[in-house]
Amino acid sequence: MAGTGAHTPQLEELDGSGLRVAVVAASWHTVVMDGLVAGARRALEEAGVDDVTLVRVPGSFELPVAAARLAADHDAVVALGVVIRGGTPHFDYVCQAATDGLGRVALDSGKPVGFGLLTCDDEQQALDRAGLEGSHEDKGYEAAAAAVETADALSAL
Ligand code: DLZ
Repeated sequence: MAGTGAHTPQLEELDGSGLRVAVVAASWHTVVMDGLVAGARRALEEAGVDDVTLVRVPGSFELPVAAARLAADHDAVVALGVVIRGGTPHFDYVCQAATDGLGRVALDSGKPVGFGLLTCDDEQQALDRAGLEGSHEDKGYEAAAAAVETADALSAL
């Protein structure tokens, strides 16, 4: 499913049973978002994480503020959203704000923030990455796996 050079997580080797993980998901582009959320849940289950909180926000622009709040009392956050390019520069501003904001949350909190924000030119690109039947990639799964793997790595320091 993943492209050349992609990291393949070995989630079954992790013990995520002691982790509290929050998933924050935007609500635009429902079909794609359903795939991303399902992929994230699957990764967390494979890693043995049973304490999972799902928070929905309106759009991807709202992901960082929710992630900031959730990072305060969770071991890791998984941020999921889909932004699809339109005819105005709005796409660039939402993508930039969400990306910068989520990076800032991770550094300010010291907690991993899985980056599951799809930034796509069209809907087909998003569907191809949503972990749905016929998708080539599962970015919700990948983002959750990265968050849990990083939380595990940090807990060993
Ligand atoms: C306004 C907007 C637009 C045009 N497109 C998207 C999108 O493709 N994906 C997404 O997650 N959110 C979009 N939004 C909503 C903004 O993220 C935000 O929710 C609103 O500007 C309100 O703050």
